[in-house]
Amino acid sequence: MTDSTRRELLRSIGLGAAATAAGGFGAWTVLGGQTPTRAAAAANPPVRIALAATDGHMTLPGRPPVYIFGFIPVPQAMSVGQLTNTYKGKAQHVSPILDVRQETDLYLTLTNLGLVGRPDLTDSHTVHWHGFRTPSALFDGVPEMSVAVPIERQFTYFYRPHNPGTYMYHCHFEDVEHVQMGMTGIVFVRPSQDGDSGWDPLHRTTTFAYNDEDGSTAYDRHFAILLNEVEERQHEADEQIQEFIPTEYDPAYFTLNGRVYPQTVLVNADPTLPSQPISALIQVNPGDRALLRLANLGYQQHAMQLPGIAMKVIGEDATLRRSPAGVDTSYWTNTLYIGPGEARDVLFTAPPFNPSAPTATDGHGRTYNTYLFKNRDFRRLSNGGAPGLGGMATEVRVYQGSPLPAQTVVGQTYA
Ligand SMILES: [Cu+2]
Repeated sequence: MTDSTRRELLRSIGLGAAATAAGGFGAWTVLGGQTPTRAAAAANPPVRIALAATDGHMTLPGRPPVYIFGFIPVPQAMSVGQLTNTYKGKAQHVSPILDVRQETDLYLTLTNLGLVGRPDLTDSHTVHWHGFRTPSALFDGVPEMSVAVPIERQFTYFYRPHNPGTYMYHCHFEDVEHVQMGMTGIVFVRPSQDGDSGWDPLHRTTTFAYNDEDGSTAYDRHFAILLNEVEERQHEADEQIQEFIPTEYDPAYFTLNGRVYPQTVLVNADPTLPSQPISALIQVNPGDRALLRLANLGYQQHAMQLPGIAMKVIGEDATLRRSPAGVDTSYWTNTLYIGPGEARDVLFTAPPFNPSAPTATDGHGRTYNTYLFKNRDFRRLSNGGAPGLGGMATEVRVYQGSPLPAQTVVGQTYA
């Protein structure tokens, strides 16, 4: 697959949908912290994203296909009728990663296609950016406070993000059910500082997690990974028109970007996982500064570890870890705690390639060391209780000789 074909494919599955639209940035003026500049606002062309809401099935080891609800990226130009004919019943989990830039006007059109498996269920859907500071309830996606989108209708949400960081989005209609059923995704906001070559202390990147004004959040590669649980019995009950009792919530599947290990290390858009197109594989060259944009839309707290590599938490809940007086409150950790609805921005530096440690070689002859990014709880490292490593784990692969080209989209994988 050529690079440009790959980009098209990634774009079509919604990875970096907005990033590709961001172009020539205006001069960035130091105004401090998260204060936006009007110059930056004028320089960013508006971005349009189209999502559809429907149902479908995902693949988990040891089970028949698991019924889900979800958002899928769809073309702007299609009518509701065309969208229904083409996409109804083809939900994905997790939802597309939305990559947007501070001070960019974003129009997000949601079309509700209805459900194939539950035609009796006439639920509406919404898009709610969790933790996002929005001045108007109208675009906040809480149906009791504003509007929801009925079947075969569309609604366009408007956003102008002022605060960089990692957020998450989900449907807010019957949300305990719809969130568990899979209507969850990551949205992140790139800072206005991006594009300015002066801040990186290593002088090799123009990408930052926040408007840090000192280069401390510079990164070479970034990865957006959403943590979820799948309570398979709730999905089964939903498909069979049965009640599920939420106090019996005891999931047996724990996912990163809607995949369990070893699905997590398959590449983006892997053909064996048509409804789970977003990889959780972390591929880096030695010395790369990697930014993990993590969020949890499960219902349980998770503790994540990366044995062998120290993690530095630089942001929490879309806020740079810095006191009002400017004191750096970032911290190093080997265990990262993420509660439901919380987000973390974590930096690590890829260690040198170690030829005396165990190595593996991929189909292109590239050799790498493997580190596991995994849940600390062994019960969450199993697929439905089956023996062997599964669940909430993925690999960080550090390659010999820096063969990986620069990322063009977040979470890019190199087949
Ligand atoms: Cu919904």
